[in-house]
Amino acid sequence: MRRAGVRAGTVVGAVLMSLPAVPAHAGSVAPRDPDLAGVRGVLRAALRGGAPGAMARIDDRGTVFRATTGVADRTTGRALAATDRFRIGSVTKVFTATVLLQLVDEKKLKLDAPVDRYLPGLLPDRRITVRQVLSHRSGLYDYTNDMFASSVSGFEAVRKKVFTPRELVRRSLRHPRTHAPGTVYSYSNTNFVVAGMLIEKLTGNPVGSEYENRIIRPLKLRDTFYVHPALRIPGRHAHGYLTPDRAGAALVDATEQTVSWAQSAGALISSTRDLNTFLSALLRGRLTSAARLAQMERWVPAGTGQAYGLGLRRRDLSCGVSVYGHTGAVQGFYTYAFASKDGKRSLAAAVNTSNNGTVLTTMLRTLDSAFCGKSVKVRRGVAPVERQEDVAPAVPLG
Ligand code: REY
Repeated sequence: MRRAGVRAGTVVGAVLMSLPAVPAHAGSVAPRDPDLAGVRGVLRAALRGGAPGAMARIDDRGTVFRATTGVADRTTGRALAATDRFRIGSVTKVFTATVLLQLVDEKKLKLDAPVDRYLPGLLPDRRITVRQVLSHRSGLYDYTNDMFASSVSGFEAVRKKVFTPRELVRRSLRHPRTHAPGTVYSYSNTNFVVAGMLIEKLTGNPVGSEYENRIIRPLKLRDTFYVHPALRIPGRHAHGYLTPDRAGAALVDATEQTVSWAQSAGALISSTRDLNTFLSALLRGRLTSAARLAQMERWVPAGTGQAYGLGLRRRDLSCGVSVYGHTGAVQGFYTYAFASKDGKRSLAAAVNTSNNGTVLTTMLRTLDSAFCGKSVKVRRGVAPVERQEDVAPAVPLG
C-alpha cells in the first residue's frame, strides 16, 4: 500500500529550524513486555474515577491482549465489549494528516507552500503554510474554546448542527491570531478543519471518501466510519457520557451527535482493533513514502515530555520509551492511541466518558503499563498531573 514512485527528499523550513531542539535519543529505548495486570488495574481505576466503561487493546507482533471493564450502556447495563465502536475525537487528525501526506507524495501539495495557494482568501494571513497548519503553528485561534466554555449547554447547542468547514474557520477568525505563523506550537482544531478543506480542494472529493479509499478500505478497517453529518454510530457501539461541569450532576448521554463542530479535526468512529491496525501501518511506512513519514515525525516541543509532528504526537514515557500517536476527546469519549516507533506494538485505550480530568489522567497510565512493563509503580489514587494537550487550552478539564 506504500504509495510508489516518490523520491526521498527533505525540505527544511527556516522557522522550524529556529525552534528549540527535541532530544535526539527519543524513540531509541525499546519497549519492555507489557504489564497486563497493570493495564487492567488502570481500567478499574478509571471506573472508580467515574467512567461507566473502560477498555484497552494491545497488539504486539501478532499477539493480542484485550481488557474491558464496566458498561457500554448505562440504561440497559450491557457490558462493554472489546469490539465496541466509539468516537475517537482527535485521533482523526492522524488520518487527516496521512491523507495530506499522501497528496504530498503524489505531488499535489507542498508542505511549505502557503495555504493561500490552494484555498485563496480563506485565511487572512497569507504566510501560513500547510506545514504550520499540520503542526499547530499557524496561530489560528481554536473556535472550540468558546464553543464549549460551558460543557453541557455548549454541546447541546451544536449536537445536531451541521456546519460548513468555512463557517468553522470563520468562527476562529472572529478572534485575533494567537501567535505569528510558525513561531509557537498552540493546539487548535481550526488547523485540522483547514486540513480537511485542503483534502477536498485537492481531490475534488468529500473528506470521508478520501479516508475510505486511502486508509479504511486498503487496511480493511471494518469498524472505522466517517458518517458526518449523520447522528448515529453504526453497529454495536459504546454509549458516550459527557460529565457536566457541575459536580454531582447526572451524566449526559452524548452518543448521538453530528460532530460537525469537529469534522476532519475529530469526527471519525473506530475501534481499538482498527486504531492499532492503522497506527501500526502508518509507523511501519505502509501508508506514505518513507520521506513523508519522516516529515510527520519532525518534532516540535509540545509540553513536558511531548512533541508534535504533523498530525502526530510523541510522548516520552517515564521509562525512556517514546510512543507515537494521538489522544482524542469528544463528548462522551476519551481515546489514547499510541504505538512504538517501529509500529510493532500498539495500544488503543478508551473510556465512555469525557470532561473528567481524573479519568483522563488515569487512562494515561495505560501507556506506561503497555510500553514500560512492570517497572512503573502505580500509586493508587494518585494520578500524574498532566494537561490534556489535545484539548483546547482554555477548556477546563472538569
Ligand atoms: C472538545 C470539548 C475538545 C470536549 C476538543 N476535542 O477540542 C478535539 C480532541 C476534537 O479530540 C468536552 N469538553 C468534553 C468540554 C470542556 O466541553 N468544557 O470533555 O467532552 O482533542
